[in-house]
Amino acid sequence: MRIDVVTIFPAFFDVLEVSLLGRARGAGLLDIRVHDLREHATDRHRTVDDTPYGGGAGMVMKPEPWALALDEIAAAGHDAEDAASGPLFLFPSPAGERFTQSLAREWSHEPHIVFGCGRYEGIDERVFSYAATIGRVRLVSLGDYVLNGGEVAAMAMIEAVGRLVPGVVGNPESLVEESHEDGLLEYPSYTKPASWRGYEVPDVLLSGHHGRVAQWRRDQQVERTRTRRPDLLPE
Ligand code: 6GU
Repeated sequence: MRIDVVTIFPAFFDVLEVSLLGRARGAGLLDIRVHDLREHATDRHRTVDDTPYGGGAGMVMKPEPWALALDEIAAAGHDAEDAASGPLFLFPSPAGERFTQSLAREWSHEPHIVFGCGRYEGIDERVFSYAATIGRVRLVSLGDYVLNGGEVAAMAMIEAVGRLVPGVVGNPESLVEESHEDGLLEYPSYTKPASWRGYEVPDVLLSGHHGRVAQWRRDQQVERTRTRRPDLLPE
C-alpha cells in the first residue's frame, strides 16, 4: 500500500520509522511518503494560510498550495480522467464522519491513500471539491474532541489501517480477537504468575477447559461492553 501525507509539520511523522510500521516500511509492505505543503506555496514567504472570508477568528489554509501538492502526488500512476480509480483522499477533521475499525478494514485494501492534514481553522472548502476530481474524498474524525491539526489523527489512522495490511502484523490471528472486530470490547488477558501481589488469575483460565474458557471470555466481552460502552450494544 502506498500512503502519502501532506502536512506543514513533516516531523510529526518521524515516529513512523519505529515499531511495527517502521519494520513494514523497511520490508516494502508500506510505502509511506511525507510531503511538506510549504514546498508548494507560491510566494517567497511560503505562505499557506490567509484570513477567512466573512470574518471570524483564525486562519484558513489557502487552496492553491493544496492543489499543487495533490496534483503532484496523484500524477504518479493514476488515470487523470477517472476520479473513481484515483487515490482515496482522507482529510482528518473534527467535522468529518467518525473513523471506525470497519473503515480501517475497508481502507486496508486500498492501493493508494493520501492524507491531507489541515491546521488553523481548516482548509478552504473548495480543496475538497477539487480533490474529488482526482480521487475519492472523505473527511474523517477520530472522535468528539478537538485536536490542533490533522497530524495526530492521520498518525492514528495510518496505524489502524496499516496494521491490517497483510504481512504487517506477524500473526494475523492476533487481529481477529481484538476490541471492535466483533462489535464488542476485548476480554481481559493475564499472564504468569498465576498469583501476583495477592491478585489471582481467574480459575477458569487455569482449568485447561477450552469450551469454558471461550464462554467466560465471551461473557466478559459482553459485560465490559455493557458497562463501558453501552452504545455499542443493540437496543
Ligand atoms: Cl481528525 N482532526 C482534528 N483537528 N481534531 C480531531 C479529529 C481530527 N478527530 C477528533 N478531533
